[in-house]
Amino acid sequence: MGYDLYVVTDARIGRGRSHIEQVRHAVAGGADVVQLRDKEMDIADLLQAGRAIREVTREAGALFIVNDHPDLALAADADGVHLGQEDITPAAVRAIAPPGFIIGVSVGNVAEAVAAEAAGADYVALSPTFSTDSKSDAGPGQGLAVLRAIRSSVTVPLVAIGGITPANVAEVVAAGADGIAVISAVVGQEDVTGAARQMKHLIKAAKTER
Ligand code: TZP
Ligand code: MG
Repeated sequence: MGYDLYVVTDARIGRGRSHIEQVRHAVAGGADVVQLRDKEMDIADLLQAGRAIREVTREAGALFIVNDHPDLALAADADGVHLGQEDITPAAVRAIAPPGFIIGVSVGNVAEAVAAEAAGADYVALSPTFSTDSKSDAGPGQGLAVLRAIRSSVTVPLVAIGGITPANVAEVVAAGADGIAVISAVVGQEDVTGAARQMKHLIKAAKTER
């Protein structure tokens, strides 16, 4: 299964819609991967949301990834977990995860990408690819040159996240991204399903051009 359109949920940006509502609309528009991401929600509520998202993504044939919390990912029967540089290590998750469990790692440069792959990451995400207001501590955008350099340095799938919109998605795909991860360009839109459908179409079209 591919990572083409990777939609990250966000309670603040989602215009009052719950995580599960965001997911329903996103998969209806063709999201291939959904990540549950919430830095504030109580863990019990997060688990409840995760279980509901598991049902919806399973029916839609989409992957379900949980941000930050491998325990919650396992409890919700998610397909995987997404880790930052400051989170538990991929090796520590691998030791307790079932076969096939997906471990994604955010990276900010080539060295981190190479290290993440060596540590057992199943995909790496260049974070942030462009500057973004959606993550307060994201730092400056790394840009397409770094994306290209990572693409030629690792073999695992490469996801781009941060500041990606319909206007720049084609150049991100052309630079070698396998997956395009977005918050505001999909769940921040009034018509989440339509926005997902448009992004998916643009990603597919850009891939046929490479
Ligand atoms: N990690 C790196 S950038 C980012 C996250 C979660 C935010 C992406 O949001 P947007 O709105 O697609 O720029
Ligand atoms: Mg994290």
